[in-house]
Amino acid sequence: RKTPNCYYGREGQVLVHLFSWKWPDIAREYRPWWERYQPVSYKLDSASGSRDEFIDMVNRCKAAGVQIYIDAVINHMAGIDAGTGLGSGGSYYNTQLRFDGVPYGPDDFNTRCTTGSGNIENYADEGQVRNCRLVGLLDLEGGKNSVRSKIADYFDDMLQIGIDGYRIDAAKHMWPEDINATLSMTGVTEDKVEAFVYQEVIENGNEPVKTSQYTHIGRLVEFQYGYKMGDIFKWQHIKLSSLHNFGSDWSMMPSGDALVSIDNHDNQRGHGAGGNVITHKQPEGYKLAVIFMLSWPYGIPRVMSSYDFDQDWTGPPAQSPADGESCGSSWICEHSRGSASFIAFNREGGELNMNLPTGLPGGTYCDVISGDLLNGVCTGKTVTVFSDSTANIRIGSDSSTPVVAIHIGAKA
Ligand code: AAO
Repeated sequence: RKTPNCYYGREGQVLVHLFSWKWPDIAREYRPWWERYQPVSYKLDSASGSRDEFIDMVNRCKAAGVQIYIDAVINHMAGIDAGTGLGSGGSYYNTQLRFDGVPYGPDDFNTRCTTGSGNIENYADEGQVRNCRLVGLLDLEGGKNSVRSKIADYFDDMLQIGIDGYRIDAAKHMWPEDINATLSMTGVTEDKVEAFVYQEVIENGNEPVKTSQYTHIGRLVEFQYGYKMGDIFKWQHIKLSSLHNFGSDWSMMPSGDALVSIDNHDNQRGHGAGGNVITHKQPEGYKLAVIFMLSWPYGIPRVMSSYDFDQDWTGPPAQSPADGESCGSSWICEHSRGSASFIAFNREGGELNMNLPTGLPGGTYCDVISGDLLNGVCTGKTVTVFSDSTANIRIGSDSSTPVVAIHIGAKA
């Protein structure tokens, strides 16, 4: 009676008095964001809302001309340390390999792993990467028809609801033929077209798993893009002027295979891949990087919208921007269109000489491509923005850097 029955390893810690809190808020407060990458069923009741709310969201987005692509976790189920319990959708699971909500049983999990721990121990071994557990997450046997058909049922359910495609989480840890066979068992979207697919395969030069093994299935996230954007806009190791051939000449996959982003939910907080990326924490450079990505013809761009955090595991704020919180507090909303900068590129082969809307307030701005604003003096070209926020933009076709970039932080 004199011990607070804390979980093993957490003895002696403090209690919190949550006066008048609502149950769902308490539940949400103690959920690390990464819990959603440990599915125990394919039900749609989660911390984000109920199945009905999901369907309503898809319908309303479709009515507004917005398509929805889901993040599909199909390589694995919960972690080996998840014990036993009920998922947020109410289905029973235990890590003796029972997931009743699907249902999956012991025969549906990979038995081909050869490491002592059962986890991936060496990324240089292709078999381990595909057959063993990624950070202890129970690895489904994607070679089996029973598993493929259950994932295909999940996809079909989602297509029926009206989604348009999938990010395949941890695709690197699945055999490409398993992904392909599973997708081939699914239907088509409501509009009678094949679903859009982009796979998460973090290619590392020293490892045997390559993105090129997956290009016949669908697109891939080109992680090099975000790293290079970090080099350019965060560390300034690479000059903007050298970007004239930015694309597959820069050891990236062909544009038609790629989906690109500046950062993502993992590398934003040091999970997954490298600390080189630029995030909302460096807003000036980040905005330029996003503008570059949106205007440069390479891959399909994906912009980020996320929340601030202090600890790596911190979950989202209890309130969303729509019901009380606003962007700029805990929610960052990097996707918001700003009026802080303007960039123009000319790759058409002729001279660009046009009055263009910049979205910026009137004034004289320093072009940060040809120079910089040093002690109030612009060392490069200047651009005059008129009171109606248009500006005459001239970029010669023979210029080695056919780009003009101005922003409110460099007003001459
Ligand atoms: C949590 C706990 C774990 C616990 C586990 C099970 O954190 O301690 O063992 O539960 O109880 C997310 C979180 C995980 C979390 C998991 C489940 O990030 O921390 O685990 O949910 O709740 C690899 C994969 C890649 C994966 C990435 C995180 O290849 O697929 O790790 N990303 C996705 C999601 C992610 C999610 C999962 C997958 C799981 O986006 O949010 O996990 O569903 C190298 C390898 C990469 C490897 C990274 C990290 O990367 O090449 O394949 O990614 O290491 O292990 C340079 C190199 C790059 C290298 C990188 C980092 O950039 O170029 O190759 O450095 O060293």
